[in-house]
Amino acid sequence: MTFQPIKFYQTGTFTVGNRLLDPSQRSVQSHRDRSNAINSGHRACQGCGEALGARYAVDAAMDATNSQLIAANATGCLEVFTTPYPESSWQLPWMHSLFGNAAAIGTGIAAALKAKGRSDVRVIAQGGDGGTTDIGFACLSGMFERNDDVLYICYDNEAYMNTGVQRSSATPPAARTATTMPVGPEPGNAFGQGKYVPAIAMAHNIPYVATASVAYLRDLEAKVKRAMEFRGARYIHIYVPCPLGWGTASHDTIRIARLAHETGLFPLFEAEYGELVSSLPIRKQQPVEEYLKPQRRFAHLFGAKPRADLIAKIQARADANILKYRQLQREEV
Ligand SMILES: Cc1ncc(C[n+]2csc(CCOP(=O)(O)OP(=O)(O)O)c2C)c(N)n1
Ligand code: SF4
Repeated sequence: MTFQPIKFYQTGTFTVGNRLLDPSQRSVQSHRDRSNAINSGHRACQGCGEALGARYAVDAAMDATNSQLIAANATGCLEVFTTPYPESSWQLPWMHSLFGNAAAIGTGIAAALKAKGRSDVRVIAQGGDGGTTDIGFACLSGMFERNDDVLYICYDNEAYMNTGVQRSSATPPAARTATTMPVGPEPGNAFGQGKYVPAIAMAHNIPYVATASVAYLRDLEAKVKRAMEFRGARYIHIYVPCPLGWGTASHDTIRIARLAHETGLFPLFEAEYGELVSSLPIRKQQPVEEYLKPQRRFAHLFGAKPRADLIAKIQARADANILKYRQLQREEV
């Protein structure tokens, strides 16, 4: 009988359980005593990337802080599916904020803890891409600029999902949303608009910035733990597919997230004090069509008259990301 050799990624940095690894190297989720920061019974859609990303991120932050953690949460899907009054899925002190002021609430909690001399208790603030890149942006930039001792986590599903899939400034070009219709010469969301908050966070020279993805949960956990080693303002931007808003199969969440990285459309990296310090390399670069085709929000690019011109523009964006964020080589300097 022949046996298949164990491939490196079954025990390497890309996997979650890692029961083949030494216990000291295993992931947070492989521990029996993990915190389960977001309990089962919440109301997220099947296959929700945001629920998965938040659970891993907050569990990792709990692990890193010996469960001495307080969270502020912007309104959005994550809040609504976890806290329908009078219920809550959260297993940590958790504070509701407005749509736009989660960063300011985090700052306030950190200031109160400082006044009380409680340096052992740490703070995270979190929100969707709308709450982060649009309405919450001023509070977030202020938090960065003052270097407040808060880790801000953005769960990026590339639109305002909670209110019915409206465009945000993180919605990618050509994507159909309820407010960017798939009609006209340039259907879907416009090219050349929007903003990339990880780069803007780096421009504030804060101690730590990272991008992460639910396709690489072990990498995500490691980045949250690394973030908690710093004091001051930190930012993690997590890619979280939304089956409802993107028109993808609920079982495809991880595949889509992996393709976002492997095409170069969502680069994965870390930066410290404004400088890139590591990148997660793409194993085999995929053409952007592989990523776009399974998503109904891009279906108009593949209709009776396929839009090769727009697909080429998206490919150019992916190629530029790969170069800029050094996605074809492992980089640790
Ligand atoms: C000032 C204000 N405007 C609008 C709303 C309604 N609202 C609540 S959540 C939300 C969208 C949230 O989108 P996002 O931050 O991207 O999070 P997601 O639901 O996609 O996770 C909106 C528009 C609000 N609560 N407050
Ligand atoms: S709409 Fe999207 S982000 Fe919201 S719960 Fe459903 S899958 Fe998750």
